[in-house]
Amino acid sequence: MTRDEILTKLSEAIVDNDEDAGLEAIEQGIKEGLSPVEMIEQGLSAGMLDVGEMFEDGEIFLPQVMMAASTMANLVEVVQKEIPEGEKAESAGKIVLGTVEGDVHDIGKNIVKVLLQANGFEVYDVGRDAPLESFIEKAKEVDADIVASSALMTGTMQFQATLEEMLKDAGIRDRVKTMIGGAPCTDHWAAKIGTDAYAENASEAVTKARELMAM
Ligand code: B12
Repeated sequence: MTRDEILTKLSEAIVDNDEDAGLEAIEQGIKEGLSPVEMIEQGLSAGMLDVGEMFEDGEIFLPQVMMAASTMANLVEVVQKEIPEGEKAESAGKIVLGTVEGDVHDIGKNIVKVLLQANGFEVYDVGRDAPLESFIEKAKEVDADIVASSALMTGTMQFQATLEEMLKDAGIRDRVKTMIGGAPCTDHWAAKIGTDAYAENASEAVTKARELMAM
């Protein structure tokens, strides 16, 4: 099987909600030397994107999206075990990460978390549908370097802007960097609300987090 065939199989496993086919493809991927990150980002996530489009087009309904999401989470967990541990000696930085309140989408956030951890960052996960106060509290508690928020809906991305204001009000905005992500977010949105970084996917999140630490 070629690399592309394996990635297609991974993506189809999500669309077809076929966990066994996914597990098989992961095994093949490992054998063929595909990296865990490419299996997650170019295989599984691509499938989830297709599911999103099918939902938008009315081809499938919410229960199917929920099943695909659960298959996605299970398969990511399997692939995740193949990611080499980050250098544990010294922390690359402390990051508070969560999905903003009102928003239960956490698949992307969890992938970002896995990759940040694999690259030596200490991640403090405040979860999904996380009250904005919990980001602030956690950032204070652990003396965070970066506060990172995920939003998947146009209705909840506004909370990323509110979080910026709340960090200012709490008097810690000058001590932390902020980073945002999630499908509706863009560089333009990041600039508009004044965050320090935006990343389109999990690997870019690692690059951007490193850049923020070097600032
Ligand atoms: C799976 C899914 C669900 C699952 C979520 C399961 C879970 N545990 O996460 C379930 C079925 C529960 C769900 C529910 C709902 N959903 Co939904 N869902 C999706 C779907 C199909 C895929 C999202 C996903 O997991 N993508 C795969 C991951 C890997 O990608 P990602 O999240 O974008 O993350 C990547 C990047 O964005 C980035 N990233 C993500 N977070 C962060 C954070 C930081 C800091 C950084 C740097 C980077 C970063 O890195 C990630 C990895 O590469 C999207 C469609 C879409 N196009 O996004 C709709 C979508 C987001 N959902 C939508 C809606 C409307 C809902 C519901 C309101 C449906 C309903 N009628 O009840 C509810 C929401 C309830 C709520 N209050 O939150 C809409 C939102 C529309 C909008 N523009 O506001 C979408 C766009 C579908 C649509 N077109 O209608 N959903």
